[in-house]
Amino acid sequence: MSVLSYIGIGANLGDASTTVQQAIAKLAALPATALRAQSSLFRTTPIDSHGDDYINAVVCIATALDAHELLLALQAIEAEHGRERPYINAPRTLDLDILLYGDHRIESETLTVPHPRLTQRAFTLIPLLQLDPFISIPGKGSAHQFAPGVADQAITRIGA
Ligand code: PH2
Ligand code: MG
Ligand code: MG
Repeated sequence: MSVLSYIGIGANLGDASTTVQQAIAKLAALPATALRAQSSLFRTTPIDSHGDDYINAVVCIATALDAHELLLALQAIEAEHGRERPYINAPRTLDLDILLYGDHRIESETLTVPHPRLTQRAFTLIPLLQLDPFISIPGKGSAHQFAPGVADQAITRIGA
């Protein structure tokens, strides 16, 4: 049984666009996982963070990994890209977050799904809505109702 999961991708250290594209290829190559869709890449102003603009994207995967297996797989990809965590929200070479995992609601020591800040941040909400304008967020309802609330956050689509 596979589940549709939406993964948020962000980077603002090094060649962020290339890193995001490489990360998408690595997500597509995960075991028991298929890439279903990828958003455009977006250039976004750091929110509660600093440094260069971020490159952000969201992908949809179908995966038979359970949510915690998926989390470990994402952390392994982050580590391959030299991810360091000197302090909270530090600039990063690569951040991979599980935004949604089917209609599951998960609260464990290591994982909260849906991602708690998904609807407050243009850099996750806008690419997610590009993939599915009608998507609904477990416990919160239609994602599109939150779009006006992020309208003041700078986000620019890059390329297609
Ligand atoms: N990620 C954060 C904090 N702030 N800002 C932007 N623009 N993009 C991000 O991916 C991002 C952020 C924590 O994960
Ligand atoms: Mg994050
Ligand atoms: Mg993260």
